[in-house]
Amino acid sequence: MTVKTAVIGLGFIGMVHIEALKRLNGVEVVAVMGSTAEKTKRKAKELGISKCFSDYLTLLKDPDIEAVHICTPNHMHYEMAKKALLAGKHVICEKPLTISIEEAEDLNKLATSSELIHAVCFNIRYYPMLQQLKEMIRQGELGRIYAVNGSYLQDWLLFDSDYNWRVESAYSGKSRAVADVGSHWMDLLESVTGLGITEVMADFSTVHKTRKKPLEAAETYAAIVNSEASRYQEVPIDTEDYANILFRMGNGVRGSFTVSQVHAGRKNRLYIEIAGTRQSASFDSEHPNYLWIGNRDGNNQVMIKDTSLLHPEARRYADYPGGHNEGYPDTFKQLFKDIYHAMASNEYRDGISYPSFTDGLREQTLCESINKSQHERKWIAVL
Ligand code: SOE
Repeated sequence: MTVKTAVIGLGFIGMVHIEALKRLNGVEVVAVMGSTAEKTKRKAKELGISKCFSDYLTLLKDPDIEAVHICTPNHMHYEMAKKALLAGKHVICEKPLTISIEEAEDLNKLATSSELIHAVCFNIRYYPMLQQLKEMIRQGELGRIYAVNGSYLQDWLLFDSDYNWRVESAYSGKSRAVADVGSHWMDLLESVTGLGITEVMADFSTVHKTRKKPLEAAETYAAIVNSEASRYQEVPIDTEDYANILFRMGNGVRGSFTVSQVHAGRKNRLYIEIAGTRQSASFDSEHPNYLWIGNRDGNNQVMIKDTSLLHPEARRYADYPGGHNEGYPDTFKQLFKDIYHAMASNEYRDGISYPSFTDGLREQTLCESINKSQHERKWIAVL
């Protein structure tokens, strides 16, 4: 059975979705919708996709389309996901799921009371070495976990001439760096440890209080190429470039993480280090085919992504043998493999393995607790 799917939003991340979907069996991208009719037509032609839409309500009426990927700016997710669920389509939505808790609660209620598949693209979980780490923790190899630290650093918004819709709270939501990349880090933290964050304490910084907004909109990461744009308007910025978060988790676990979109040279680097009573372990997305394992009484180890060495639960997320590296685009392929498998088989509907709208709501709750902490300058309990 082949599921016919549509991708809405043809910016950086929409193209990542299409590329990953094209590498999978059992799914076909039959339709696309971009920000303008001209762009949609051009991209559809390049990609060999037959149907183009310029309006999502019309797209949702197409009975051929069974699932939709929502890859638009954050403020559009709620309305589009809601209408798609009501039209009986499976929904795969980019993160953050919405820009408010109320919207996320509403979507989660609607999605969980339906028979439809609902997923949020927390793709980071799908690095094989992170699946391995999860399994090692689950099997007690690290001992009792007591501390977690890390960061998610980027540099594509380093200069005040770097501009993207994400810097404006009207499109991105109240927080930017925390919601955009911190949500990935927290989703990973909770899914890998199996523990929930219970309290947060935040400190934000907006390095550029104003930015030069180009008069013609730039796509994500295109800002790097376009930073010399001469036609711009100076606008105030109300979202954070940088943040530090202290947190407490269940079982007495303590930790902290830093997010930044203005850290020169760190293009898109996620780092996590977990300390347990027997061993510690760390993962660096710049070297995703390795897992560092720290020992107190022996040599430290570097584990390689080799299917013959991985736990079986992690092995199913590695498609190539040792020495054949897998990276960022493969995480989407693995995530979509799980989602479309669930669609075809109903197998994962109970105890879902991929991130669902419930996880999307969870991240929204964490991000809003972090915002609250920043504004009230105190520890906030995560409800
Ligand atoms: C931009 O910060 C971005 O594309 C994020 O939105 C993605 O979630 C991340 O994977 C890469 O960077």
